[in-house]
Amino acid sequence: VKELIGGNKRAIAKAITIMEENQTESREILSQIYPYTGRAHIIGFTGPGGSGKSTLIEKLAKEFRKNGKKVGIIAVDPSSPFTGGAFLGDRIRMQELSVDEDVFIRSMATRNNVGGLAKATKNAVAVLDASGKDVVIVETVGAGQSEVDIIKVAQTIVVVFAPGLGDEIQAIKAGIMEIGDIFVVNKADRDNANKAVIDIQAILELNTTKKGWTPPVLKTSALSGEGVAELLNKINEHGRYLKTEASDIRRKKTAEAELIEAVRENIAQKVIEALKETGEFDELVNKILTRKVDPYSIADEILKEKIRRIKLSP
Ligand SMILES: Nc1nc2c(ncn2[C@@H]2O[C@H](COP(=O)(O)OP(=O)(O)OP(=O)(O)O)[C@@H](O)[C@H]2O)c(=O)[nH]1
Ligand SMILES: [Mg+2]
Repeated sequence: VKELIGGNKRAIAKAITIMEENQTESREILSQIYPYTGRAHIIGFTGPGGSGKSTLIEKLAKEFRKNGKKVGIIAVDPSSPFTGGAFLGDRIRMQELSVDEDVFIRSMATRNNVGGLAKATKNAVAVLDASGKDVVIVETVGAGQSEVDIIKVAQTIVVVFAPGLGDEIQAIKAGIMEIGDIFVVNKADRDNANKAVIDIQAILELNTTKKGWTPPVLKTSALSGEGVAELLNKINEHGRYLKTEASDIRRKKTAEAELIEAVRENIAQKVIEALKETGEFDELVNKILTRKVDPYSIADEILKEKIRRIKLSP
């Protein structure tokens, strides 16, 4: 933990592996690093497969480095069918970045994850945050296509499209338009980029729920680096916005949700373990199997009768 907080790459890598493989140890690490978290700006990149997220992230990371910022990058689920093996290419492109002491790049895949990909990702972000990274960038494929709900992980969400209306229509269905703080039409070197910008703006105008921050629509060409500096400026602007009073409510809501999730998980787990130990769990399952009692009534029964016997504190 000490080395991790000092930014040591090997310590960071090891901690993230633990987050994927060992729940007990990861809790221990998380509680120790918690005081060092909450400093990094967590940026989520999402959007249709192949829109250029990885290429854009690479260029953006280099831009952040020019400004002296330390960068962490997590690519979630690179083995998904949507990435179609692009990750090998990503790795080659990312190589230049990865030799930099102050850049840490990691991919997270569904395999070997004891607590689920979403949790492992959130914890990996916490590790990078605690390691002193100024920005942590998380790449996922479009809403609903990844196990990881980017809105639960990132503070600023960048939605990346490429020209071509097909993608846009799909994305509206997937609810991607509601979660974006910044929209990007990448591959602006292609001719129908302006049309895509207009289409996105038209959709955003219908969406009046966002108050206090109007999501901008930018054009980039990740290959040439065009528009990347502007994207960085917008990301920083949104970061500053998040520190204003208006976003206090949002931060409180996040803290609330985190507590609710932790309580739910912790207590439910203890109760279930205790019931399994006495064999009662199986009995209850059988009651459901034989359709004698429904699961909610059983949960009530546990609360009313059984919970008193269960020792909740260690
Ligand atoms: N013409 C053009 N091609 C680009 C641009 N940005 C990326 N590409 C190309 O588009 C392809 C996909 O880029 P990636 O960065 O892998 O896209 P991605 O969104 O990360 O893809 P997934 O991770 O598979 O969802 C690659 O062949 C890139 O070289 C751009 O600005 N212009
Ligand atoms: Mg990618």
